[in-house]
Amino acid sequence: SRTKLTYESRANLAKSPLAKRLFNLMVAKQTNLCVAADLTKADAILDVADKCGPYICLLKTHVDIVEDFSENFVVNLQELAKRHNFLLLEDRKFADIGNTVSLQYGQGLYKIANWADLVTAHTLPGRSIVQGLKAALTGDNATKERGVFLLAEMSASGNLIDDKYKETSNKIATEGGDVDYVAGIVCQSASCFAFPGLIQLTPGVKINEGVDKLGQQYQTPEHVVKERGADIGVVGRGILEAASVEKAAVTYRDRLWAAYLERVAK
Ligand code: 5FU
Repeated sequence: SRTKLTYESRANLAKSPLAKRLFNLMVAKQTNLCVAADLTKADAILDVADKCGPYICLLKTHVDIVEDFSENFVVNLQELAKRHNFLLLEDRKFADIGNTVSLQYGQGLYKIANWADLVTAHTLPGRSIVQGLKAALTGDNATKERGVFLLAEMSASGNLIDDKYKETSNKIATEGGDVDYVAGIVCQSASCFAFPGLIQLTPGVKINEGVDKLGQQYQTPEHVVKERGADIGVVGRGILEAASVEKAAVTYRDRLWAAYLERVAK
């Protein structure tokens, strides 16, 4: 199964150039940690990006929660991404018709396609969501490497996703003409997809497992990697609320990476 293969070998199987790049970056930096920088002030996000930068492969944003968004903010974020060698994932969870997501991705205040290497999208509208996102990649953005993580499961308790939805989400990710744009799947279990060239991104990771007040369900780093098939673990409050953000990032990086090494060991 894909979970027994190394990230090196899976980089060679990836159809998305960005998935290939991300697998190789993970190997080079020895990290499968994504930090979710869910903070509302630009400077606070940049501070987390700088402190966690050496220990992460991905920095995940929700740009629509930033109170003082500016073009300068994304310029600084991109500079930190370059300096520390990580990629930017805007967790926009696009979910509309192709024409609308194309506008939401490329236009508006945030111009996400200009700066985010990767975005997330729901598969609810079907294949046209992927086509709509790709349609926004024109002009300067036509030559940039871009990709999407499609959601096939959520960590929220009581979410409406069933087995059929998971199966057809997997088909959208692995069949048809747009597979070079799909870098991976956001999900909670290894059974969500089989193709080893895709990356499993799994949120809901915390050393102290349990649930928050609003239905978020947490599993430990070891559990998500070894039992649930996560290739990259997403950690938000587990790091953001720690006394030392940097120390917490190191701890999560070490535990997620050790779990990966154990998973692929013979
Ligand atoms: F697709 C998903 C999902 O199923 N669960 C999530 O929690 C995305 N997320 C995101 O991961 C969510 O929007 C947060 O940005 C992050 C988890 O943050 P936490 O603080 O570690 O709970």
